[in-house]
Amino acid sequence: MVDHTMPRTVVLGVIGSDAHVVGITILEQAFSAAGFDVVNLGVQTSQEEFAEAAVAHDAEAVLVSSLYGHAEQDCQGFHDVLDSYGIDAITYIGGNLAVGQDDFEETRATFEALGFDRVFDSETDPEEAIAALERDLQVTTTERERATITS
Ligand code: B12
Repeated sequence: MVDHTMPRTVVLGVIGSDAHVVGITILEQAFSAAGFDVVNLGVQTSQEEFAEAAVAHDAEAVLVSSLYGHAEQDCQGFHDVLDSYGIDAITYIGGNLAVGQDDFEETRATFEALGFDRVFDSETDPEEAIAALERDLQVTTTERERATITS
């Protein structure tokens, strides 16, 4: 297993015309405290801006947030855009992903079909997403300790 010496880089942003900023601010702080190098693109981020940042920063994960109920429309073709930039990163999406969010399993299936590796609802504790990403990226214990000491 590769033991990375540099912090893992994640790109984070709110997709589409969505202006809800509080959630990603909390996620940025939580991922930074866990030792990740976080590139926060902020609100109203286009699919191309996610892709350009992922390439520029050699990101290992792209974390998409959406609160305002238009996530499904905003994410159509997102993974095609990432593919067109040659990006092979883990992708997560979270927030209020559907209007009402009555049946989250249905919402999860919708976003998995759109290509996301993991789908989180608005009740998700950031620690849960961090633990999932550490598993998905196979972050070692040594690496985690080193990253949190230096961050
Ligand atoms: C504050 C707020 C606003 C503010 C935003 C201010 C700002 N600049 O941030 C204002 C007043 C501008 C606003 C506007 C709108 N809002 Co508003 N807003 C809220 C409110 C009350 C709180 C959001 C918030 O800050 N929560 C606190 C943070 C900490 O929680 P969070 O955002 O959910 O983020 C956490 C999790 O979701 C999760 N998470 C989020 N993203 C991701 C991503 C990943 C990868 C992971 C793992 C986890 C994760 O982790 C975060 C941290 O714990 C919510 C209702 C609510 N109680 O959630 C409605 C809400 C999100 N808004 C809503 C709506 C509809 C709108 C408007 C469309 C209203 C309108 N008709 O104009 C506009 C959209 C404007 C726009 N272009 O975005 C709806 C969305 C409905 C839906 N999705 O079905 C909500 C749910 C209210 C409701 N119950 O109807 N809003």
